[in-house]
Amino acid sequence: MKLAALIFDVDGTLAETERDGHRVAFNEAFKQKGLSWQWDVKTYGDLLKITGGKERIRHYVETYNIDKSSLPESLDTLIPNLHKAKTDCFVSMVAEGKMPFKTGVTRLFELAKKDQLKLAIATTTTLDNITALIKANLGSSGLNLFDIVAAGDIVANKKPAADIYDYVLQQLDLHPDECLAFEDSHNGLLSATGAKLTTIVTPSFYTQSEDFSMSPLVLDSFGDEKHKVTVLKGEDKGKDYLDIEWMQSLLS
Ligand code: XBP
Ligand code: MG
Repeated sequence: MKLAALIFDVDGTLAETERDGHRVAFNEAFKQKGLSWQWDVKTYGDLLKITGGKERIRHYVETYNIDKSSLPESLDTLIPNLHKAKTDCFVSMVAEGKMPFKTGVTRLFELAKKDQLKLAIATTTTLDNITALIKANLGSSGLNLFDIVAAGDIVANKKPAADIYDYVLQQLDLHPDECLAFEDSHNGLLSATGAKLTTIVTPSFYTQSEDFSMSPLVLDSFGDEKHKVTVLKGEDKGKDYLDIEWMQSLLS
């Protein structure tokens, strides 16, 4: 089938946001609420198996021996309050330019648009985070590049469930055979392949050693003029960067 759309994950795929972004923002929110919780780099890596920030906080409270009687408010009130503070903090960090796009992301968007491909976002993270990230990296008109931005609580089940990709395909009115997904994690790959999407993986800081056997192509980045792409799994076409012809070759 002819390639018609590219669907992107956000965290770890468009930018390296987890260790020095989301993690730091969670810790700042805990401090603001007078909590002594601190998610160090290792702990946060373990917690990342729970997708979604609100779900991650709940999992932490329920499985890390936290004394619930010491909480400043009920858990059901505390979680959304903490998460709002965390989102505000993350958005400020992004606006300060602390979360640049990974190598080749902007070039890939440009190539896609030149070829009249549709662009979409399918992510677990909160819409405000994406809006800020795209604005900081592509300017205030950056969001116009995307036909669909699907985020966070818009679907009932977050990744690794396929819901978010199924939703995007439905909105685009396209068949999975006409699209490619881009992910950085095993959970994301499960979600995209669950929606029958061929998925290119670019691993991120926390996902380097995860299982990507379901992906036909794993790259260190999308590559650009300055950084030639390295193929970690799949056919090496000898190209400097991921281009339309290479992506098309992955579709049957
Ligand atoms: C990444 C996530 C998110 C972020 C935090 O998902 O699991 O939960 O860590 O975002 P993806 P929120 O790679 O699919 O973007 O706190 O806004 O939930
Ligand atoms: Mg991701």
